[in-house]
Amino acid sequence: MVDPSKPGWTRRPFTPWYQEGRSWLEQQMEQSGLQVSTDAGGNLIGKIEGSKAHLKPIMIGSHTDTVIGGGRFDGIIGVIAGIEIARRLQETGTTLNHSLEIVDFTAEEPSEFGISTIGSRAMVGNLSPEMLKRTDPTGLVLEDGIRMIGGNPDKIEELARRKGDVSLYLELHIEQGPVLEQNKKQLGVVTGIVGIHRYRVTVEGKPNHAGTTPMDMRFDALTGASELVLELERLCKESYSDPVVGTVGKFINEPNGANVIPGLVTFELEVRSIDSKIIEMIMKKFADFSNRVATERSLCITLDNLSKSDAIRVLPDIQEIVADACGIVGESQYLPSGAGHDANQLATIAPVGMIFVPSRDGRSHCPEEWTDFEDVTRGVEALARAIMNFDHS
Ligand code: HGY
Ligand code: MN
Ligand code: MN
Ligand code: MN
Repeated sequence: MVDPSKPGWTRRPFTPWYQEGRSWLEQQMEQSGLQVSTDAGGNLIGKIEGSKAHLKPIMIGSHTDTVIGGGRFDGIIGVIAGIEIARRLQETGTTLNHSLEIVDFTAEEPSEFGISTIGSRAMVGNLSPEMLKRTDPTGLVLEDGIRMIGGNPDKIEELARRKGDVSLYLELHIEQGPVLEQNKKQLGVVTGIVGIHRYRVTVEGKPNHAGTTPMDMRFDALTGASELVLELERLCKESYSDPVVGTVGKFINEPNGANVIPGLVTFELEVRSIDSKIIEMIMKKFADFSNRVATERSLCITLDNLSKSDAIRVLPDIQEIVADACGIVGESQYLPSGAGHDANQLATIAPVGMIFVPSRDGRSHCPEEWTDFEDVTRGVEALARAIMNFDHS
């Protein structure tokens, strides 16, 4: 269930491969005794009722969409883990006090609409009407994409979950980095998750003939954009009280002809840190630098904010529940998440926790992404124990 025309494992939201994967998930959920539904944001939800109806559900979730050229573990192991836990409860005839919801969140990865964590944003009321009206390069409007997978965008605001509607959200995820493997640990107790601020930068100059235009008469959008890209790297390499990363991953040069001075460059940047104030400070410095380059090179440079997710710290008592469960199952350590997750959005309405399993060579968002199956199994075991610990607490 992946796009054969793309490298690696590619399952972009709203595509036929994504919908094929969703149908398979639905079957797996039904066979595991879950009542299946799709919410207003298009999130696929499997539910098992608990014995104490007054308790709000425990939620396990992640995502099954991938980046372009992605791997086989990012996101999907968190959804499959939830279904496996549901299957075990069914097999052993166990009923939890809390109801249990297993969620495949719509479009967690940065999408062609310029937004990530679309489904979890919708679930917590953080997907604005402006965002719903955004279109991708094929002209698909986000709200129509959500309808394609069974969502009801007109009801997102009304049906959003509010603070207190979920007792606990837990996510099992691959680490997507090198720390667990380097430290020979089998499980990660996540202490916090970075905030991510994403911007689209447009640099407009004047296309012209590369042979007849003297160097001092050019308005070259690409050389101007290059100064900005290097400045972002320089700013993010400075030292701060918490780690920072900054990336330009998407870059379009037009008209992109060998003998044409570039007239228009559009690129997307993101800055991440566990401290959102550091991100804001870096973006202020970057905007000031952009203004200077615009003046010096007579270019028109615009910065448009695409999305902001807030950094979160996992509550100590949730860390303890997760650490106790991990400690029984294997060698674990505490670590922050440099990747963003649906947990960033759920943290706005509920206590959240995450468990990591190791990524071979720290690789992710590429076909080489790999986690040994016994590590995945260990992660499911730890997640199951954390759920039971919380359910009985
Ligand atoms: O980009 C991320 O941090 C995550 O993999 N969505
Ligand atoms: Mn990812
Ligand atoms: Mn992910
Ligand atoms: Mn995630």
